[in-house]
Amino acid sequence: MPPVTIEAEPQPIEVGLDKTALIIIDMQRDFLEPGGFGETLGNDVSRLTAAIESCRLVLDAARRHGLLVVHTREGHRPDLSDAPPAKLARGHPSLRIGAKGPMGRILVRGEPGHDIVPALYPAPGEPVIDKPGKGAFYQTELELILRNRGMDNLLVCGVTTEVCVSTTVREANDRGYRCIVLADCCASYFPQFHEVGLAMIKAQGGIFGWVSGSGSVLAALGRPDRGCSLPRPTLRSAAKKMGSKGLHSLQGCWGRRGQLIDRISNSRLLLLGTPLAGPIRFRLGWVGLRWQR
Ligand code: C5J
Repeated sequence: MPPVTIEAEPQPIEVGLDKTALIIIDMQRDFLEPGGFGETLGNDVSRLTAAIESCRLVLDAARRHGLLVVHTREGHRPDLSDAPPAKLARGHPSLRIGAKGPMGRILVRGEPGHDIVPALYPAPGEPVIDKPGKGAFYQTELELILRNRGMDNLLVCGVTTEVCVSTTVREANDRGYRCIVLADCCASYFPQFHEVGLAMIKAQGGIFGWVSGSGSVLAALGRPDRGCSLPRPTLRSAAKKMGSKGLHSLQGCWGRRGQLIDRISNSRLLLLGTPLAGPIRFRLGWVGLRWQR
């Protein structure tokens, strides 16, 4: 596969796709879903759920292009023997690791809340790294998997930006990986921490890595070869056939001239050009589609 250039800060980065993995950090129900542990702590989980759709677009594209996709989950053995006492002792006793939470025992493997949100659920064969710490390399087999597959570059998504994403990026950077953190695919309960976390990564010429976004990655990956044409007139009828998600299920499709359907807003498609030129508005029915699944 020829290398691609991804728009990023502090500067664009060229990567070989066969040496690039997508790593999705801790997109777990307890952190993201209303009624989960994160919300019980008083957090506004909508700040995190906002990242799911961008992550899904990148995940779909990564799968279509055959990238290695790795998922991580933060959590512990049911007997908590892998959880340091200092971590277990933190927080109100009813909200500590191992206590009964709204979606099962908090941060315990095998509990419903520990699992990954349905929209980003791992496909068969995609490695899922169960990590006892914040960083995805600490006491896990992640490095072994990446080295054995010859990876040099990591596209990094997930939550939370300043905790598990940042810790993993720092660990990866020290191990020699080039990390490209996708800003809109990461999130924090605290918007200021998200911004500062990203700023710290790209500061000083990219001291820990690069910061980019889903649109830049999708534009760099370009239009995959596969796809089947939808009949025209296309959009509204095609969307109806695609079920209850309607037009939103067209996100991530490609327009007839190679434009990526990025977002749906007020019944209009917002398309990303290639190369990325900012959203362009098209009226419904003006584009013929290729559906990529
Ligand atoms: C993660 C956390 N995944 N914030 N955990 O960032 O405790």
